[in-house]
Amino acid sequence: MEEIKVAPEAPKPEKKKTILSCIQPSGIPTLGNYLGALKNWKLLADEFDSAFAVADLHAITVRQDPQKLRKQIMEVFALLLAIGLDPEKSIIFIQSQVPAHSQLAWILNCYTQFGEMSRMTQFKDKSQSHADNVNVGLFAYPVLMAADILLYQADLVPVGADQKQHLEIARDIGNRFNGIYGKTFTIPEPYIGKSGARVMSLQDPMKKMSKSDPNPKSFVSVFDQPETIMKKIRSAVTDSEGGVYYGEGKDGINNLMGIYSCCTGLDYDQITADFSGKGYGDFKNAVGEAVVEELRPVRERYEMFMKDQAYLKEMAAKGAESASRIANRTLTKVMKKCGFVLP
Ligand code: ATP
Ligand code: LTN
Repeated sequence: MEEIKVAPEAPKPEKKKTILSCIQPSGIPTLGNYLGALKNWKLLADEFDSAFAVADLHAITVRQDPQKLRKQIMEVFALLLAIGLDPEKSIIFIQSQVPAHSQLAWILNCYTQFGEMSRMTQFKDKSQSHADNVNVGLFAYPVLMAADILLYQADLVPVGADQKQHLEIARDIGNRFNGIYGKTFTIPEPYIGKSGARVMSLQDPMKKMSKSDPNPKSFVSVFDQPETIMKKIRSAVTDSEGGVYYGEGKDGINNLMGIYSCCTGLDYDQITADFSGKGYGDFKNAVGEAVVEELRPVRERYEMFMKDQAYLKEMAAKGAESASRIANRTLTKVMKKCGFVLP
């Protein structure tokens, strides 16, 4: 009898890992957002399957002016293209254009305990800074963030250090659901870059730099003109000791050293050696110039994209369509497991 030959199975190409991250359109993004998150997104997007979103549903946990919000959503979307993310390679979208985020968030709310949400430091901070509007959305913010992540079965979530606690909750919620219904979600790992993970306010180096800080001197915005950047860095709060080195009680200088290191790739020892015998004035000028050069290409590309709103809208629609395809697959799985009757 003739022997039947079976062709050896071709080795399966290894599946690339998936990354997902989002940024809120709650103001003009800062140097902190850029060094802590966006810059890493671009590096990781070249290596992984990736999705990035403008988290506009998260932004309304704090009262927003509708006209301003509309503008900021498109500005942040343009920024994602300006940092070099390529809509042909990454899924770039606006969160509210993919209804599955709200749908899964509701379901996950029912698998999240009141007690665990009450421990979130961001909730505690924001309910103090927005004491007149401590709404349920602000409380449930991390559940929506968990939905964002779990919908895409993300392996890795690149964020700044301030989001670590939210990432842990997303893992807890995912694990809990998997524990009840069997493997449904990939459990994500945080990806927190070594440098730039926590850029501090220029006016109060004990506080993180934040785009919603009422004092514009406390942050450099990614769209600031070079003169403005130089002025803000020159007026950064430092100590009176005078030496450029990383040390205890030198929070202002430590912060500037972190920023300078991120922009130039120099490590702290090299920076200290380069500035030995020089004062804070020289160092601040160097930091300012490095930041200007770091942000220049981003600002120039941003200005170009903002001139073509029709293109931005088209790219957002395309992104939402691709995102929906993946998100709906997960949502359907979840709904079946919970016992909903699907149409
Ligand atoms: P808001 O001030 O409105 O709360 P935000 O600027 O803190 O906003 P998001 O837009 O929600 O933050 O964050 C986008 C990304 O930027 C997140 O990954 C966050 O961790 C990171 N990020 C925010 N601030 C900093 C900072 N000061 N240093 C490093 N990373 C940061
Ligand atoms: N809460 C986040 C923004 C955000 C996010 C996400 C980050 C919303 N959804 C999903 C990573 C993954 C913040 O950075 N403040």
